[in-house]
Amino acid sequence: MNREARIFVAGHRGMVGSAIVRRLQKEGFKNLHTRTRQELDLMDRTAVRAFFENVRPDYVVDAAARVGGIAANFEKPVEFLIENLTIQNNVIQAAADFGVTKLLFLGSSCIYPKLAPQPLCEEALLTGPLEPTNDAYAIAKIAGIKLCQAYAREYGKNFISGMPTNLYGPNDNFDLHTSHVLPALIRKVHEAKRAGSKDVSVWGSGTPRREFLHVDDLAEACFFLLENYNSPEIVNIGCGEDVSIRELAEIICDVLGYEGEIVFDASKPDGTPRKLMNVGRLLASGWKPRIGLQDGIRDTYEWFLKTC
Ligand code: GFB
Repeated sequence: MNREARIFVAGHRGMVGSAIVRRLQKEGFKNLHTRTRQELDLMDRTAVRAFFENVRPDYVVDAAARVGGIAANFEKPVEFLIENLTIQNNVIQAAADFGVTKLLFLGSSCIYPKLAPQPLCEEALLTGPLEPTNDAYAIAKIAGIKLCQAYAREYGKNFISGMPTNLYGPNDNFDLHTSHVLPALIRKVHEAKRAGSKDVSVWGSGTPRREFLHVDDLAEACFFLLENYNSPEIVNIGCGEDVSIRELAEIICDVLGYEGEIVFDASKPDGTPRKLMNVGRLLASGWKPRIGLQDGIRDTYEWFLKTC
């Protein structure tokens, strides 16, 4: 990629978009274009088209989405469907109509069927029913993948799709009601330690297994795909290792130095039993993750202490 290329990162204020911007800046790209929601509402088709017509990006990374943890997904299926479908339709269609050379769309591991064989291969897409706690988000993301693939087949566009596993890192959402598990547990353990509580509450049974990738590793994978990957076939992005929610809670207690008890709240949903990516396709092409879970949690906790 030419370092002078015009690159639009949609969603640059979020955890993923901000990590991608940091990565591209580190690589020496100077012609980065970003817009806050106040400057450009990605739900507004006319405004999005005017932006593309005016800026004429060469590359687009679509990291703009309504995201959230298990509770937010379950409580707001309408918003998760409509906002994600609208934003991605606006961005992908404008990219096609205004001559973008390459677009990277970001999906999620929740696009795969709830009971798909583990680790999850790209071929498992649309082979069975989805996990109901996040099927609205998953359906929107599947529609985004299909739109990119349709543009590739019908109009020869180089629109690619990466499927990240559960992500975490700086700029994550630490709101206990809407966040994913890892930032929620950092906040809960931090507050339990500060208050001298004898225990900390973890949702569900603690047995579901999840794979966690630091967002800086994801950003490196995205850059790698932008430079090297030119197929409409989706690519998983993960580290290839998972832990149970109990193990995650124990690691977080350890990193934060909290010695209280972990108690499980069975009134809360477990969600899908396991979500581990098969990352063979990406590893075979040369990328590998660098940040281990303990180090990544330490880094994220430092960011939390400075910011929240
Ligand atoms: O990260 P999470 O909210 O979402 O929850 P998913 C993962 C697991 O952690 C579930 C448990 O079994 C939760 O019950 N958990 C334990 C907690 N304590 C907590 C807590 O305090 N907060 C939260 N949030 N969870 C998401 C999807 O699914 O995965 C999204 O909802 C997205 O659509 C994302 O795809 C990658 O991993 O279950």
